[in-house]
Amino acid sequence: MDGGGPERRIAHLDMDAFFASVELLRRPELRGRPVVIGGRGDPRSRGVVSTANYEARTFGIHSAMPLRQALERCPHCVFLPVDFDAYRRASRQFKEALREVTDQIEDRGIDEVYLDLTDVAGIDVDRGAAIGRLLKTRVFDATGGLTCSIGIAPNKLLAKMTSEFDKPDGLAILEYDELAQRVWPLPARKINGIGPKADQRLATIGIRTIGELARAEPALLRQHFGPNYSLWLHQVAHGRDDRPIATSSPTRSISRETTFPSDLHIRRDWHQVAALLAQLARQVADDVRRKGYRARTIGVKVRYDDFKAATRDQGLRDASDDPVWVRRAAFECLSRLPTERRIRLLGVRASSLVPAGTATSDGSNAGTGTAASATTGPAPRTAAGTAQSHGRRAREAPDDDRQPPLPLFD
Ligand code: TTP
Ligand code: MG
Ligand code: MG
Repeated sequence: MDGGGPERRIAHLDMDAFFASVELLRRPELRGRPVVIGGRGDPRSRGVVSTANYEARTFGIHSAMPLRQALERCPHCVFLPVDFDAYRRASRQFKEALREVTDQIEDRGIDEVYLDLTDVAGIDVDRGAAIGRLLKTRVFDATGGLTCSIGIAPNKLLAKMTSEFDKPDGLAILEYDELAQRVWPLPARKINGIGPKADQRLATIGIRTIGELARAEPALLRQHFGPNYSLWLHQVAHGRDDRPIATSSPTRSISRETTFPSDLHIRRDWHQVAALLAQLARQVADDVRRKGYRARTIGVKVRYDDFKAATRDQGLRDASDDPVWVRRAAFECLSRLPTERRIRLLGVRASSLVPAGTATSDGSNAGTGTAASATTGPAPRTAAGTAQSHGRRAREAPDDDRQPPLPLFD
């Protein structure tokens, strides 16, 4: 029995080829054609595939693949830009529709949720298939035609795996007594929580499937993975998971980032970088406000041309959704980042979120950066620090071009 308690009925619902499916709703003429969503929709530009519809996947195209590679694999694919606002609308629509069936919903991101169906009337009919079909119909109707895949199982761990059994447009149901037959043959990495590293280490001791993991000697696992992780591995291989549905899973952070068409230098291309940073900061502030939060911490992330990333954080005196404060903090963060190398990506993140309306003036974050930024950053804030440590290059750039005195747009 799951965690020793009464058996539950947990569903995991995940939308099919989500971004692509939303696009196809408003472009029905593209149905049947391979469609790739990513970046600004130009496959010759940089940026990666966000998703591809199932037709495009037959060419080996998948999320996170560079757009250029996708173009090589499928020159006749249709490439479309990412339109987050449209996907967020669709996300809200399907989640609201589900709320008419139960309020026991855990939000797991833009296109997926867990639902606790244990107390929903009719869950015993057809092992839950009747309710599963109802959920699928609700989602389809509320979104004007989007399909999803649902897995129903005794817990979240198994429901997540089960929702993939029959994807796309699927409905699969798993009981405990089917574990050996349907779950144990799967590769270990299918377990949410076994990443590539753990998977590799399991392989070195001859464990490739969940079944092999379930049969492994606890002592052997302990020896390789330590007491906590090995215990967890043993439990999940036996399908045990008693985590409840977290109905109000708090948003941890809100961010926006952009990859440039060609690399930029923070100082030499200052006007471009500053304009982009200001835009990202404004978007993040908008997102924070729209989602009903305020942020206590603003961070900036860059990825350099050698693909190494760096971040700097800045606390706000009071939690805020004010675009001016967000932008000021973002520029402060940027000024603390090394500027030797060119950058290929710039991002702004709001974190330590509190719901709007919460009392905020406790002063705990007053105006200081994090330890990381204080210890690893170059001389903070002023151009002088950078100029002294990189004299020659600094002299090449006119003084007022070097550092962000203040945001460009007020
Ligand atoms: P997924 O649910 O992982 O994928 P999907 O809905 O496109 O396809 P599937 O039918 O296999 O569920 O992700 C949901 C959306 O999140 C996806 O449509 C686009 C976005 N996304 C990215 O932007 N980058 C990524 O690397 C991944 C995995 C997803
Ligand atoms: Mg999906
Ligand atoms: Mg998903």
